[in-house]
Amino acid sequence: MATPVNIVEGSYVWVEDPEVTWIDGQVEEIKGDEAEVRISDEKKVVANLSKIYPKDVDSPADGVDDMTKLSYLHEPGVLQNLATRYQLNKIYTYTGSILIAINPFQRLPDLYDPQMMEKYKEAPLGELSPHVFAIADAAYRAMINEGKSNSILVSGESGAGKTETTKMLMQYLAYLGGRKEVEGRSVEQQVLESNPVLEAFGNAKTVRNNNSSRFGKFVEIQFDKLGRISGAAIRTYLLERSRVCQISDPERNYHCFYLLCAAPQKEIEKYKLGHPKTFHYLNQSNCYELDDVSDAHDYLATRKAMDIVGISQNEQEAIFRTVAAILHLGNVKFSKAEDNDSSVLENDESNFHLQTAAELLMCDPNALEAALLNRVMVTPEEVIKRSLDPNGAAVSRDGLAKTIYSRLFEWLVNKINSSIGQDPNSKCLIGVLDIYGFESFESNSFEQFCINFTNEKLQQHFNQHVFKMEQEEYKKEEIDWNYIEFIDNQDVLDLIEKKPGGIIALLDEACMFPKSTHETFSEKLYQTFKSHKRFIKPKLSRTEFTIAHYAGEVQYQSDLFLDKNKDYVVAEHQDLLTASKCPFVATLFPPVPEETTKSSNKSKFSSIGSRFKLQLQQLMDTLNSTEPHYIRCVKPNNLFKSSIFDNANVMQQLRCGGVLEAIRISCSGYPTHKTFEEFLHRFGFLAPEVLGENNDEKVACQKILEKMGIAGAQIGQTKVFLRAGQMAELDARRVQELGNAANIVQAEIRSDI
Ligand code: AD9
Ligand code: MG
Repeated sequence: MATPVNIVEGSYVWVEDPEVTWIDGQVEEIKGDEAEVRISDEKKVVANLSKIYPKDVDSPADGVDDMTKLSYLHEPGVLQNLATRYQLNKIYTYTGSILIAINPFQRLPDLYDPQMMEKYKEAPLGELSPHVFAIADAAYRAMINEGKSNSILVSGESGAGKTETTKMLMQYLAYLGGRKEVEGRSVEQQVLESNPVLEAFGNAKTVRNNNSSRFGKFVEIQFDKLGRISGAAIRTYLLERSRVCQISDPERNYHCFYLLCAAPQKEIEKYKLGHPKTFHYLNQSNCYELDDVSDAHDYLATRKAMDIVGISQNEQEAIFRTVAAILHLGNVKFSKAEDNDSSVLENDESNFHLQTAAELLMCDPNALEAALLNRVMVTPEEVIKRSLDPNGAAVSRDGLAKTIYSRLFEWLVNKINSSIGQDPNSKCLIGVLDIYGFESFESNSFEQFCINFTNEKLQQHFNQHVFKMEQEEYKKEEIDWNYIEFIDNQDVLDLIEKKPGGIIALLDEACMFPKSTHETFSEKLYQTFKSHKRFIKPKLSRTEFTIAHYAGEVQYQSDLFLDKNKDYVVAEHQDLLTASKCPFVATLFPPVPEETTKSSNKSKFSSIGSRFKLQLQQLMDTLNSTEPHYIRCVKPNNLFKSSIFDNANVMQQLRCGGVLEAIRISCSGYPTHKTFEEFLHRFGFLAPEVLGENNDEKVACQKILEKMGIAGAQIGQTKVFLRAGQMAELDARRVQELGNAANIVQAEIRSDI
């Protein structure tokens, strides 16, 4: 986004600063390529001219509600504007039609009360202060007026506020499209209450967020001809399975486990539960309680929400019984059998938990024990029964727990969908997407790979949209825009998803080949993408690879890629649960068709990566058939504090969220749009003769540009469109003129003396 600018002595500028990212000052002296900038009374810095950005001293003290109103569209300007507004609790700001939402980390009830909803209803976008309601209202109105589906894409890093924003959008849409006259459970009420149910089973405390969604979600709200909500469908993506068995301090497992342990005494006795710290799946971390959250209260609230979304009492009983069974299962421990490598249950306690788990799942305890301790191998020649060592048995136990839990989650989503119901006659919908943002950690595995793949897909969609919107503005103003280009990220997408030959395809190949290891898989990647400019082999590594994503480079550890990509249920587990006497448990494990069980391991393999790719493609197809709206959520600090605005952190998120990319795209065209009036007000005095000539505004602007020698700018129907750097050039002239004027005045004063 570097802008060649015209900076002169006396210009107000931004200079890079290691502590606060950008700091402002005034240029004192320019020598060659370097400028000396006075930051404060005591401090001066010297910086290269190419690293300095002009500062708009005329910007309003409380910032501007739309970044496109900034005179200088560059990093420091954007940051300063957001920071200024944030300190005033103005958490929303537009960048054109994109809404940036900065997590306030405090309740701002006035911002979302019913009066506010009423106020935003039917108000044109941009007329009132930026708000999520304004975006929802624009989507709803566009849908009603144009008969076209719309979607609202909410993104941002963990803890940035996506889920809260999504809930507010849904609340507002329910307000617009609700039918107040309906008795009992209305569709919109069911849609809203699906949130606490899914959160109880799909959210957990992590280090980044006490209520972190561990799955992606796309909610389609369907409307009838009169604009009333008539149905809904929820699609979910990639629930984090590993959390069920493995958590690290100070995180928690899924909320539902703790809710159940805080249930009324009758349930605790029925399920033989106790304090969460008595369960292996929960006591790997020391965190059991959350600040300001009562698990006992949330248990009852979840049950109530389940009533509303249409989950019967019997089903609820079976769901929580299954959740309890998973906890007991986790407490089954194994030790080595005395005479060989096989394993046995460690002690009576393990036996008790195994018996309880079997009882709760309504399956045969002996069969459960056998399924955990042994593995049957089917080869073309024979069927071999093999005993597992204690470690193998624990892996088998965890596999079973994860499978049960993820099937339970899927069941919940399907149940909610069938209970709310789809409206087959609905022509229009509003889709709301709450999906994980770009992730780059110290150690990145298959999950990050899928998440970042999602973000590349969404980024492409976003860029195309921003580019289109920008062009539409140019078209409306009837200016020539043909030569504006933007860089696509298609090359990264090809690297990941191309068939054949992309990373996912190579991973599937490796998974199907029994002798593959993560080393052979990595080697194959190194060979195939030797000269791909988005793929980097880290020096000295044989199992890691780096992808140059649009938001930065991410280094992936391939160790668990093969395991994590394989999705199959061990036949023994499958048979055990299919035979459950509990109809609920049995439905989670419908019998597998005969052909699949008989064939070799190879065809039993189902690829998580490929399935995810397909799901993502379906999502993109849906999104492509809608008019999109974007909300970028930003986390102002990592301390969950309401008053801290961490510049570097925010900058990184704006980069990852594509906000800077959007700005870059607009910089490649005409980043500065000034109405004729604004332009004349600011620069009119550079050509007083033009103002005196009684020209119309458009002609006056044209003449000023000519006089100043500004080439390539365009005059639209209502605005002047300046190319990058031209605003700075005009401002520099202004500073000089003002300086000259001041000198003249001073000289006059001196001569008077
Ligand atoms: V994650 O990727 O699911 O881990 P999200 O969904 O982006 O993440 P979430 O919406 O859960 O974050 O917000 C995190 C916390 O920030 C919430 O629990 C609230 O305490 C807080 N928050 C977020 N947005 C708002 C808001 N508009 N008003 C008040 C908010 N608090
Ligand atoms: Mg969330």
